[in-house]
Amino acid sequence: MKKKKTAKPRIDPRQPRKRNALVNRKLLTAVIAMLAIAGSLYAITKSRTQPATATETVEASDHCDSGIRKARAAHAALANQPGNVEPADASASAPPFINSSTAPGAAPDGMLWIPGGEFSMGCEDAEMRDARPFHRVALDGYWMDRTEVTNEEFARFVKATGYVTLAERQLNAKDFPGVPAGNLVPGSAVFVPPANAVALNNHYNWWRYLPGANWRHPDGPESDLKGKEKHPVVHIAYQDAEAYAKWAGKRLPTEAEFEFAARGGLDRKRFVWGDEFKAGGKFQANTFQGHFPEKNTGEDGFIGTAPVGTFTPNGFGLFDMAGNVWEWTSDWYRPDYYQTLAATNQVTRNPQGPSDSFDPAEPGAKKRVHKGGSFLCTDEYCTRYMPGARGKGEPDTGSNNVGFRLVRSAK
Ligand SMILES: [Ca+2]
Repeated sequence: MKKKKTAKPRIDPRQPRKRNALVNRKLLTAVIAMLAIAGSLYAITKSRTQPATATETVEASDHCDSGIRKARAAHAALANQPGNVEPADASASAPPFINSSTAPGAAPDGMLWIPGGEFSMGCEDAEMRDARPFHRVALDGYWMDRTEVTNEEFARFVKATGYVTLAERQLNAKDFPGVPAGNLVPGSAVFVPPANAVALNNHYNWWRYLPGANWRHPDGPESDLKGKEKHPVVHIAYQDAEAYAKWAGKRLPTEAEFEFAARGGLDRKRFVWGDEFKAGGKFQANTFQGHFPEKNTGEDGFIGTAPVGTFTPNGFGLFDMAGNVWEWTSDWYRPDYYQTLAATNQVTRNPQGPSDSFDPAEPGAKKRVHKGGSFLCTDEYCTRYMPGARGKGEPDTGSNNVGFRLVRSAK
């Protein structure tokens, strides 16, 4: 865990200074994981040295789309000018191809056969530079969980193995030199809405490191899983997901496998269900309505996570491939990866992600790609629940809107 400086403590200021330092460092790490939802790394960097003010506006950057309307307009403009694409995108205009191969045997419990094929991956949104350009990818078929891994499923894993998640473990003193052992309190990042509207360029306004928050206590130590048995498990670090996968005989999907599956056979659509946000006048995913971050109206029925499978499945029959919780993929994150693939002018077969991770906004922090967005994605702030969009997070960091689902290779 990299040491980072932060300008303003967000935890109880009555606590000793060093404790604040610890919590802030952990919080910052957690907040970094939220960048995909919360937006601009530039903004977060800026927020370390400049206290936010109500007059500050959201910084547009490659880390967050500023809104569906703008993205929709860009998409419409492209549709009207089919030749207006970057040269490297030329082959991306081909329609997707879905393999006709049948499933290699009976479906494992809770999984669907994704036949693989060829598709155009990424997006063309000007403000999602790390997800540009469209590039051609071919995939072999694979099995995929129909839903995100639920609390009751994760509980079965824990009962069988005795596994303890990262958020439940005592923090290692060597990662926090100078901090008294008694202050090394396990916990995780929880979205805590402020009482009033706040500047959107300071994630500390709504992300808090809560001691005692973990998968068993998703909203903090006083919360529990009663009634949330079928909600997606959260506060899952990458290695937690890997441990579950090993136990289940599965693996995390690559970013390409997630996106191919999320698109459900559709061609470069804005959403996993098509181009219209509220298709048929009905919410298609668990996202955020109201005014971000202080007022969540829950118009789609859910303020936080929703039971998996609540919303209409996509073209492949998969649930919650957009919204509800972010999902880990096995790819390392680099913002230039798509450009590298597109520059080959070839179809990339079964991409596994770059061999290393680099985020220019957080040099030294290695990150894995998140996909799918969460219940905090909003038209007003960040719309990275769209299938071509990307999120990212440090592997040791979970939060109450990051979970996972798994795949299994055909052989
Ligand atoms: Ca919602």
